[in-house]
Amino acid sequence: MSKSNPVRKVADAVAETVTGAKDRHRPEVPGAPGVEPPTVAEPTEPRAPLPPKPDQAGPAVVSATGRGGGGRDVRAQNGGYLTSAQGARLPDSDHSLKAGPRGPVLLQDHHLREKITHFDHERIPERVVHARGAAAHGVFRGYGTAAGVSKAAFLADGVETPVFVRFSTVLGSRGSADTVRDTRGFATKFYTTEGVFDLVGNNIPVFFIQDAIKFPDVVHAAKPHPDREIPQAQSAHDTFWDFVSLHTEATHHTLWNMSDRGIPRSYRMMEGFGVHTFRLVDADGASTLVKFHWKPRLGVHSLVWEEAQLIGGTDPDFHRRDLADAIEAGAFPQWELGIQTFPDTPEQTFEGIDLLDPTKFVPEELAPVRPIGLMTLTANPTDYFAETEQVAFHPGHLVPGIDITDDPLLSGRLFSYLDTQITRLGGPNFAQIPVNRTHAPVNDMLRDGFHQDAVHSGVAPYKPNSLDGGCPFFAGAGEHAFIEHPVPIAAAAKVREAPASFADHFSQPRMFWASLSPVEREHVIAAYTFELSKVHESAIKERTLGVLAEIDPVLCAEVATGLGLPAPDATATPAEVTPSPALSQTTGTWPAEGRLVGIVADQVSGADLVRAARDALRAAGTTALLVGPTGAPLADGLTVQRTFATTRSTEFDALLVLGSPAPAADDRGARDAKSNGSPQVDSRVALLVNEAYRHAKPIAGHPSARAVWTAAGVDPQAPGVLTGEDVDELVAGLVGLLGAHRVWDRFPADVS
Ligand code: HDE
Repeated sequence: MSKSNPVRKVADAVAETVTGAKDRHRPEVPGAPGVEPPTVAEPTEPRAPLPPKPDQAGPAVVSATGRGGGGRDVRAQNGGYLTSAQGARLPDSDHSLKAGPRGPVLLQDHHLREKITHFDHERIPERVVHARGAAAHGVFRGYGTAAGVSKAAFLADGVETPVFVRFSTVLGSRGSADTVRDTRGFATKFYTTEGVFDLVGNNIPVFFIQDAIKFPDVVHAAKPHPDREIPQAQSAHDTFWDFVSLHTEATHHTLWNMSDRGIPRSYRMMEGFGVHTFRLVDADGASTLVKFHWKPRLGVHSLVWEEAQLIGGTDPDFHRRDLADAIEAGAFPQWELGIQTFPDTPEQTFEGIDLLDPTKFVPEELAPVRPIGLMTLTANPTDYFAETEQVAFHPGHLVPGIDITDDPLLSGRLFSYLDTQITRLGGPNFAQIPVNRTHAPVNDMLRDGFHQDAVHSGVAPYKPNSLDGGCPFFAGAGEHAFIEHPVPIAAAAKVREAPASFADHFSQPRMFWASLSPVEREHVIAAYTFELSKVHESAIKERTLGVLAEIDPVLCAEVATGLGLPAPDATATPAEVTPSPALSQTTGTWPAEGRLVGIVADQVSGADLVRAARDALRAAGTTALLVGPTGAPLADGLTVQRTFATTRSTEFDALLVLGSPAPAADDRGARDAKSNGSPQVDSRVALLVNEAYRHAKPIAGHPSARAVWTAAGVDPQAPGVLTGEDVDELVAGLVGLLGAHRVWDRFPADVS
C-alpha cells in the first residue's frame, strides 16, 4: 500500500493520537512471546515481573461502578444520573419504548431488555445449608500467646487483622425466621498478610455425624419433608427424628440443639467452636493439636422457647437486627479466640477422648481454654448481597502455622466448600469477588473461567518456564510457604470403617445433661417433648425415648410423660460421668453493656424522671428504648422509640416502668386483640410486663407503677422485681440482675 493510499493516511493519523504508539520500539520479527529473551538455563531466582510488551494494553483500572482509584465511593453505585449498565445516561426508565402511547412495545427497546434481563437473573442459588445469615466486619488482635504453638503471623502480639464474620442458621432457607431451634453457624474470614484463614465453625462444639459421607443424609432428614416442603427451618418433624433416632451418633448434637444453645438470645451472646481438632505448627516445625473456641464477652445467653416462638412472628429478623443495631449503636460485639491444646501423639486422644471424633468435645475443666486474641465487630456490611451472600468460606483456606487433622468430617468439608461455591457463585473465580479477596499478593497461575476480573500479565502461566524468568517461584518455609505438616501415617488397609472409639454415642451426652442446671434441664425436657409431639409416627417417638433412656432415666421419663408414652429402660448401665460446670449458662456474671432495656412511660410519668432513667441506663452501657402510648413525643420532647401497640416484651432484656399508663386510645379489642378491656392500665403494658415477668427478666418500677404490677400479675416481692423512688438505684439494681442474664430464681425447677 503506497503512502498516498487514503486508508493508510487515516491509520497514521490515528496512530499519531495514541500516546507513544508511533515512537514505540518495533521488533524485527513481530510475535515474540515476551519483552526479553529467556536464558537457556532454567531461571533459579525470583525477580520482579517483566512489563507487558509495548504493543499491549489492558483495560483501564476502573471499578465495577466505572470509577477509578480506591475507597468507598467507587464501591457504591451512587451519583446524580441514572445510567445504563454501560454508563449511558438515561432520560426515562418508567415507560417502555412503544409505537404510540398505547403500544405495541418495540423489540428494539434495548433499555427495557437490559433492565428486565438483569432482573430475571438477580438470584443465585442459596447455600444448601446455612442459607440464612447475617454478617459484620471487624478486626482481630493477636495476643501473642499462641506464639509457642503456631507461627501464624496474625496470632502474633498486637497484630491487627481485618475480619468478616457470618452467623447463620443451618436448616432454614434465606427468608426463614432467625429464632428457630437450630444450630448456628459462626464463620470467620481473617484477611491475614499470609493469605485468608477461614475458621468455619458452629455455636455447638460437636456435630451430628462423624463422617462427611453422612452429611447429605442428615441434611435431607432435617430439611423440610420433600413432598409438602414443611416445616421450614426446624427439626420438629418426622424425618429428622426418624434419622437421629436410628443414627445414634447424632444423639450428642441433638441434645445440645434441644438445650438452650439451640435458641440463642443474640449472635453477640453465642460461643463459637471450630468443632474439629486442628493442628498448629510452630516456627521450629513442632505440632500441637488444638480445638478453637470463641468466647463472647457478653456471656452465653439464650431465649426461652416462648420468646423464640413469639419473635418468629413479631420479628423474624430478630438476630440480624440485634447484631446490626448493636454495631450501629456502638455496642461492638467482642469475642476472645481461645485454644485448648493437646499433645500431637500418634493416638490423637486426650484423657480417653478421641480427638478425631467430631461428636466429642473436651471439657474445659480437663483442658483450659487459653485466650490467644480478641475479635471486635465494628461495622455492618454496606450491601447484603455483595458481602453477606457472596462471601465464600472454606475450611481449606489455611495459613502457615495452622493445619488440619484426619477428622473424617473435616476431610469431606475440604472438598465440599470449594465445590459448592462453583455452583453458587457461578464459576471458579469467586476468590476475586471483593469480600473474598485476600489481602496478600496473589500469583496463582489460575487463568480464565467465568467472571474473570483479573487482567493477567506475564506470558507463561505454567511451571517450569523461562519466558517469565521462571516466575513465580516456590516459597520455602522461610518465605511464609504453607507447608503441610509431615504427619506420619501408620500402615493401614483400605476400609470403609470407623475407629472403635467412635461407637460410644451416649457417655458425652450424659455428661452434657449432668452439667446443666435444673432449669436448663427443664428446658431440654420441654424441647424434646415439644418436638416429638410434632412427630406423627409413634414408632419414631418410642425409638427416640429408647435413645433418651441411654442418656438419663429422668430425661426419658419426663419426656415420655409429656408424650403420654411409657418410658423404656436403658439397655446398658449409664456411664459414670464428671459434670463440666463450664457448660451451664446459669452461672457466672456478665456485663450489661449492649443489653436492651424498655422504659415504659406516658405523659403523666414526668419528663425529669424519664430523662434521669434514660441517662442512667445509657451511662451503664445499656440501650434504653422509651415505650410510650403513641409515636408522639412525651413531655419535654422525649422521643418515643416503641409504642404500646407495636412493642413486645421479647425486645427487651429488662423493663423499667415509670408509672401506670391509662389505656391508650387504641387499647380496644377490635383494633388490637392484645387488649383485655382493663379500665385502669393499658392492656398492652400489662401484657408486656407480664411476659417479661414470666420470662424471668429483671423488672424495676417507680412506686407509681404499682397498678401495673397488679394488672400484670407481678408479685412485687418476687425475685428480680424492684420498686423504689431512686432511679439511679433502680438502674443499678437492673444492671446487677442483668449480669446473671435472667432472674433464674423465678424459674424453680422440679428436676434436679
Ligand atoms: Fe458446613 N457447609 N458442611 N459445616 N458450614 C456449608 O458451604 C458441609 C459442617 C458451616 O456463612 C456449605 O458455602 C459438609 C461442620 C458453616 O457461608 C457447604 C459437611 C461445621 C457454614 C457445607 C459440613 C459446618 C457452612 C453450604 C460435612 C461446623 C456457613 C454453603 C462434612 C464446624 C458458612 C457453603 C457461611 C456451609 C458443607 C459440616 C459449619 C455445602 C459436606 C462440622 C458455619 O459447602
